[in-house]
Amino acid sequence: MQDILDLINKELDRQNHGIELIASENYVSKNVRQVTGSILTNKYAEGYPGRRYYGGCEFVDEIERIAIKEACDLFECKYANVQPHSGSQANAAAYRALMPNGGKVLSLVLNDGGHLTHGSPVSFSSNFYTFIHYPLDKDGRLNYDSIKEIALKEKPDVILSGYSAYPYEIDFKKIKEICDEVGCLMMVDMAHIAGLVATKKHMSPLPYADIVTSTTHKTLRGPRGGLILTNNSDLIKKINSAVFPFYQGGPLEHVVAAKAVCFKEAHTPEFRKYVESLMENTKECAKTLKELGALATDSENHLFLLNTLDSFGITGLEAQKKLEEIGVTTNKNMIPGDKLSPKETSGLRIGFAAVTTRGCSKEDAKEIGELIFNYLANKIDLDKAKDTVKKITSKWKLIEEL
Ligand code: DSN
Repeated sequence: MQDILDLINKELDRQNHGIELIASENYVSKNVRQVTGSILTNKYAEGYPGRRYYGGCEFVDEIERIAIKEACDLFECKYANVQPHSGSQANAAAYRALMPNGGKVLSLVLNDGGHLTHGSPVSFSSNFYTFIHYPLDKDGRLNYDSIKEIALKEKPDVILSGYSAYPYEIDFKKIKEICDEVGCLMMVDMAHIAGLVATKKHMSPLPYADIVTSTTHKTLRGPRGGLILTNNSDLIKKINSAVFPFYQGGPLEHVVAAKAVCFKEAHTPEFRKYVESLMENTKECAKTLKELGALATDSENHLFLLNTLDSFGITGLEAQKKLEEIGVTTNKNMIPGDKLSPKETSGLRIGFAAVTTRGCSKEDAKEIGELIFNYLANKIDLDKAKDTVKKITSKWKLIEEL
């Protein structure tokens, strides 16, 4: 046990002293942590509230009902399944509900900002379904005319939108119009932007999509897990049986309970302010890097992409490693039109969800942009860069205080 506790303490230290810029990470509240670590982990509850395969479920039934209600209230929809263990599980169940006999999906490829489960050859998705992809424009933005053109020609069963590395707003209404014209279903994976959707800082996909999937741990700032939403009474039955018993066994009721806490937290004015600040910080850092001469995208959400190859002559992998030396954590990421492999990449994905939770201000975001530029361009040395990281992070809340 002590070896594990020692390692947890080391990880706590890393989190407290570093600048966490991985766009899909966040720091949860004490309440979310407490509930995730609760005795609910002891309970088996296969099935759904009121329809379990085990006795003794009266309290977890109530908890799961609360989680479902809070998810529906937050995202203004009729039905929710709060049991998926992850976003990938949620997507697997959504595909199964939409295409019980297999089918064709039109999505964005991983290299352009899609997710592994959006048709990557190394994921289950492309093994069970046929995927075709729409390209991004040269400026890295969606081109709705080309999505429509490909959809009319290819006649997919489902058009999938919602991405892992796309820095701009998505027009779900336009995508719905294309789906209607083509006569296909619409699925949205809003995992990255769920916190923005919850606070109405991004157009909601719920009025348009047949199924919306998400994770709860990115901008939504909840426990690590998945979520599926719909307004369709027939589809929720298919979703429920796709989650359990088709893909999963017993739900993690300690995580379901923590999801309920997270949905309540996200439904507050404080959380809305957090998301506003998160978006402002992301924009400020991207702007700073651009003003200094780096090739960074703009940001209309919680993340942006930085082309490290053309800005500093180093690959995304090299840039990630170099920043890690000073406690700045990012992840290497393909940039649209990337000629390098996903193991190397030409750039980084940078997001402000985690640091904004700790209290990162707009001024800090500017300083972080300058730090990244100066360190990657070799304008400051290791010691100076480490001092700057220490100066910035010492102003922020500690992880255990959140
Ligand atoms: N791996 C996640 C991300 O970093 O975006 C998506 O699931």
